[in-house]
Amino acid sequence: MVNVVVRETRPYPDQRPGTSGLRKKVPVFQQENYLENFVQSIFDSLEGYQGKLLVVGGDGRYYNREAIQIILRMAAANGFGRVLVGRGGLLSTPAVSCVIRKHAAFGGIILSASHNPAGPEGDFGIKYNIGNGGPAPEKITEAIYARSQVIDRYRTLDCGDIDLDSPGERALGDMRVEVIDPVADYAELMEQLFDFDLIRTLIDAGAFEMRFDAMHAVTGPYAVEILENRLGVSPSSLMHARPKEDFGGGHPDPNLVYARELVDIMYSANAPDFGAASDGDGDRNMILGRRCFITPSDSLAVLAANAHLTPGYRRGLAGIARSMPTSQAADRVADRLGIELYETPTGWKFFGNLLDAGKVTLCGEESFGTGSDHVREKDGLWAVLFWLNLLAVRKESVQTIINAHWRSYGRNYYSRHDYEGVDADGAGQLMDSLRRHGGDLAGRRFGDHEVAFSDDFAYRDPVDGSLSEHQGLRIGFTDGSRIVFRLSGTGTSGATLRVYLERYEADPQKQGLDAQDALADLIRIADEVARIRHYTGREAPSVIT
Ligand code: G16
Repeated sequence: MVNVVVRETRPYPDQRPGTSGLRKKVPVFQQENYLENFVQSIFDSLEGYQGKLLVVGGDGRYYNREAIQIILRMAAANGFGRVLVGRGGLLSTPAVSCVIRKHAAFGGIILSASHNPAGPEGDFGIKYNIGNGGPAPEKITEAIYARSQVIDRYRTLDCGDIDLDSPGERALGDMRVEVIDPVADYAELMEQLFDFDLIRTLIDAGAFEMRFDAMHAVTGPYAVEILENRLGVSPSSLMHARPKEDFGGGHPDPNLVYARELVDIMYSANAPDFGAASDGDGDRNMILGRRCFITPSDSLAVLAANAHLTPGYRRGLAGIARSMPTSQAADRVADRLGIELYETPTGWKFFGNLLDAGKVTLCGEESFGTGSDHVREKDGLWAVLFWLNLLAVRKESVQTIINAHWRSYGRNYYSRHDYEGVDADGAGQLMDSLRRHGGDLAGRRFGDHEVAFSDDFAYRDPVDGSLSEHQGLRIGFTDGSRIVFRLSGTGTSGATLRVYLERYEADPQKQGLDAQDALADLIRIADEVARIRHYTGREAPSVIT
C-alpha cells in the first residue's frame, strides 16, 4: 500500500513561465520543493484530470530523471489515472505533442531548457502542454504563476523511484505508468507525411551525401531510427547521435555559431549535399546546403511554396503563420497562393489557436522553428524530412532551389543580432527609451531610409480575442525594410537583447550579397536609434544568425 502524503511548502517568487515554460539554472530547481511547488501549481490550475492520461518526457539533460520521478509520484498522488513516459525519460518536444494527440491525453509535461546548455550548473526547464498537444496558452501559464505565489502544500507519494528503462506497464499507487518507445509514434506520423520510398531512392542512389547533427541531444535516437534504419542514411552521416546529460559540454542550439563543426563541414571543399541540425529537445532545425545556409525565414517560405510536392500537404495549405520578427518572405508565398498570412508574437503557443481552428497549416519562426498542423510544437526532424522530400522530388541542389525561390519571389535579406547575458537594467532602459521615443519616428529619414511606422507590437488572437501587448518594438521603413527590438523570454542569466533586421531585394542581380553587407545600413540605424552600445556596454553582438 503506497501512501499519499501532503507536504507543507512556501512559495518562491520567481516561478513565472517565460516564452516557453519555466527555465532556470539547475541549482535553482534543486532548491527544496522548487520543482514540487511548480508541478503542484500546474495541477492546481487544471480541472477534470482525475483518472485521465498524462504524457511525461524530457530531453535527457541533467536532472531529467530525478524530475520525472518527482512528477510521477505527484501525478499519482493528485489523481491522474495513467502516465506515458518515454524510455529513459526521453521524449523530444514534438514527440510529446504527437503522443498527447495520438493517445488523446489530458496533457503533458515536458522537461527541457531547449537549446540552453545543460549539466549541474547548466539550465533546466519545465512546461505544461494541453490536450491539443501544444504549449499551454497564457491564460493557463498565468494561472500557474498565480498559484505558485500562494502555494502552501503539495501532494506526493511516500515511495521510491520506478524503473524508467525497461518498456512496459507498472503501478505507482493507484496510477499506471507505461514506459514507451520514445520514437515509435513519432516515426509513424512522419511516414504518413513524407514520401519515405522516394527519399530512400535519393539516398540509395549513392550520389547524395548528407550530415545530421543531433548535438548529443534528444534527436539522436530519432535520427538513428528514422534516418538510418528507415531511410538508409549511413551511420557516419549522423553526428553526435548519442544523447548526453550535458550535451557533451556543448550548446545544443542549431545555428551558425553553436553548430560550428557541422557548418565547417558544409563549407569545406568536399561538402556534402545537405546538412541539418536539431537542438536539445528536438524542436528546432537548421538547414544547410553545400556552402549555403538557409535562414529559418527562407526555409518556411520554401516549404510553403513547395508543400504540394509532399504527400502530407498535397491538398494545399489553409494559411501560413509566422512570428512577427520572422522575415516577410513567407508573406509573398501566401500572397501568391491566395491564402491568409498571420503575424503572431514570438512563442509557439500563439500558433495553437490558429492551427486548431484550421486557419493555418504551416508556421515558422526566425528562431530556427518550423512546423505544421501535424503536431502543436515546432518540429526539427519534420523540417529535415520535408527538405529531404523536396530534394528527392526536385532533384536539384539546395542552392539551386533557394536561388530559384529568390528569383521568383525576391529575397528578404535577414539577420538577427543577439546581445546575450547583458545587464538586465540596461536592457530594460534601452527598451523603455525606445518605447518613449520610438512612437514618433514616422517620417524621419536615416540616410536613404525613411521610417513609415514605428510601434510596440500587439496581437489580438483572431480565435479567442485575447490581447498580447508589448511584444517587440518595430520600425518599418517605406521600402519594406524593418528593424525589430525585443528582449528574449527564454534566457536564464541577465537579459538578452535581440535585434532583427530585414531588407527586401527584388532584383535577381543584387540577390547574391552576404546578408551582413546587404543589411549594413540597417545595422547602423539600429545602433543609432536604440543606442545599443551605450545601454549594453557591448561593441558587437555575441551571436549573429
Ligand atoms: C522558444 C519558443 C519559440 C521562441 C524561442 C525564442 O523556443 O518556443 O517560440 O521563438 O523560444 O524566444 P525568445 O526570443 O523569447 O528567447 P525554444 O526552442 O527555446 O523552446
